[in-house]
Amino acid sequence: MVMLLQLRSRLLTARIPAARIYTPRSAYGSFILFNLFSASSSKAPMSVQEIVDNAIDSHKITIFSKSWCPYCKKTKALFAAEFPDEEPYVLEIDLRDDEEAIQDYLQSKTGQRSVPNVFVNKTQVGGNDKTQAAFKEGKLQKLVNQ
Ligand SMILES: N[C@@H](CCC(=O)N[C@@H](CS)C(=O)NCC(=O)O)C(=O)O
Repeated sequence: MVMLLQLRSRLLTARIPAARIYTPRSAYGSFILFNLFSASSSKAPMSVQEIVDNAIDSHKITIFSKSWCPYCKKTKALFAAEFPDEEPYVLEIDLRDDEEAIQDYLQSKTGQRSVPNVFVNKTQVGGNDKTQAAFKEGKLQKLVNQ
């Protein structure tokens, strides 16, 4: 064991300038390295527009919802009952601090400020009334399966 420790200490003190790798031996060293790496890989936060558009573009079914909203509950129940194999992406906007901004953007994008606001394959279906009607008419199934 003593020999191993002596060997380790020799290796650590050996001078190989060109190949020297900085290994932090203190919490402060780790802190500096962490900040260097996180600073170089940090990204700008997404705008509300990007959050909404990314959600719609990257999911087959997106529901902008409020967790307490009875219409939203009906819409989520419809998808759960009639499309059990699908997993809608549900954004409960009342649980976020950009709730108002998301509604403002949805209003400008779709003319609808209320929730639920349902999108299937990037097409806006509408609120709960329109979504239930689309299902009764067979249009929702076509959109989901397109
Ligand atoms: N008829 C609409 C009713 C939707 C509705 O009134 N939603 C309420 C929440 S339960 C809403 O968004 N109110 C405006 C707001 O919360 O800003 C539908 O079928 O979706």
